[in-house]
Amino acid sequence: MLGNLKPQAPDKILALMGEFKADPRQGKIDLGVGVYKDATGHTPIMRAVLDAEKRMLETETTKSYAGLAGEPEFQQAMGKLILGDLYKPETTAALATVGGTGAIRQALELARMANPDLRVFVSNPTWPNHVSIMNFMGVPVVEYRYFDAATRGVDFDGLKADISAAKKGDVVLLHGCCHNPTGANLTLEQWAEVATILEQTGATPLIDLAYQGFGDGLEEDAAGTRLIAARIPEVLIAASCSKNFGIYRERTGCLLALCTDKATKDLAQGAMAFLNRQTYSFPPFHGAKIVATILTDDALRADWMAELEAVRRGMLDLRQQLAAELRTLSGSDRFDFVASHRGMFSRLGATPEQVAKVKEEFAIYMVGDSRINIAGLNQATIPVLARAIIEAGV
Ligand code: PLP
Ligand code: TYF
Repeated sequence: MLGNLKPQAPDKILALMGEFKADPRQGKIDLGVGVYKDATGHTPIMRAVLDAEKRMLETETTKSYAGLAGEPEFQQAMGKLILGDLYKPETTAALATVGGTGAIRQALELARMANPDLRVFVSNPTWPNHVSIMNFMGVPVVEYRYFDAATRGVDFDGLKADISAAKKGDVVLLHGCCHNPTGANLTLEQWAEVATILEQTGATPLIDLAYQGFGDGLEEDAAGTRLIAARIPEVLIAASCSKNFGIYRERTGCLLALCTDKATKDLAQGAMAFLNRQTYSFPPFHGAKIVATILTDDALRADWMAELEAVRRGMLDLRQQLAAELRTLSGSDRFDFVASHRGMFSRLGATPEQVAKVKEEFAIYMVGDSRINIAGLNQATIPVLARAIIEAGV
C-alpha cells in the first residue's frame, strides 16, 4: 500500500536549512528560516519563559489530560493580548492549537464545515504553507495582488480590486502584521479600507497573527486585527506564540472565532473542540501554560515585554543599518524599503539567478524568492550582505 505514495515536494524553506548546514564554508550566513537569532546566531530561551518553567516545575503535580480546547486561562490571556479591551469572552470561541500552523488548519477546517464551498483569498505572495495546506485540503485558493515589485511596498489598489471579488462564505486570509515573506504591511488607513470591502462583500476575514510584537510593538501590531474585530461581525484569528515567546518547538498557538452572539459562539466552540478531537485530541499543554503563566503575572509579563521589545528594536536597528549600507554602496535610495519594512523579513526583489549567485559566491543563504531573515544578520555581516546584493546586480 505505502508503495503507492507519491513523493512530496519538500518545504523550500526547511530544505534550505539542511543545505545551509551541509555547506562547509567558513563565514556562511543563514538568512533563511524565520527563527529569531541574537548577534551570535543563537536562538535564546526568553528569561520569562525560563522563569515560568521553573515555577511550573515547582508547582505542577500532575500530567493528566487537560482541556480539549485548551485551558481557559490561556484562551483568555491570548484573547486579551490580541484584542485588548475588544476581547469579549462571551461571544469569542477559543481553541488551543498545535502552533500557529495548527490554528490556521483548524480555522480552515472550521470554515469548510460552515461552508463546504469555501474559497480562500490569499495574498500573492504569502507564507508557502498557507497555499500548501489549502491545496492538500482541496480548498480553492484565489490569489489577491499584494506586493508591488517596483516599490517593494504593498500594491494596495491591486489588493482592493482583487478582494472585492470575494463573496459571503469566502474567507480572506490577511497577515495581521509583519507580512511573510515580503515585510511590506498595510497602514491603519488601509486596514480601514479593507474593513469596508469586507463589510460590502460579507466575506469572512482570517487573520494570521504570527509576529505580534516583532513589528512596531505589541499593541501597534494588533491594531489592524482590532480594527477588523471592531467592524466585522465574524472574524477568525490564528495566532502563533512561536516567535513572540520564542517557544517554537513547544508548538503553541490559538484560534479565536469572534461571533455576534452567544448561540453562534457556542456552536463554533463545539465545532472547534470537535476538530481538535478529530485531529489529535488534546492540544499541547506545556507551551500554553508557559504563555498563560507569563501573561497573568505582572512581573513575568513586564520582563517578557521588555525582552520582546529589545528583540524588536534590535531587528529594527539591523534594518536601518542594512538600508544605510545599501544607500552608500548603491549611491541611491532604492533600497530604503528595507528600513520601512517590518518584522523578521524583507523581500529584496532579487531574481532567482541573483539569489543563487549570492549563495554560491558569498555563502549567503536567503529563500529563493529573495526573502531575508533580518535577525540572521549582525554588525559584521551587514556589510558582507550589502556588497553581495550590489555585486549580484540587484
Ligand atoms: N503564519 C506565518 C505567516 C508564519 O510565518 C508562521 C511560521 O512561523 C506560522 C504562521 C506558524 O507558526 P508556528 O506553527 O510555528 O506557530
Ligand atoms: O517562514 C518561515 O520561515 C517560518 C518558519 O513549514 C517555518 O514561518 C517555515 C516553514 C514551515 C514552518 C515554519
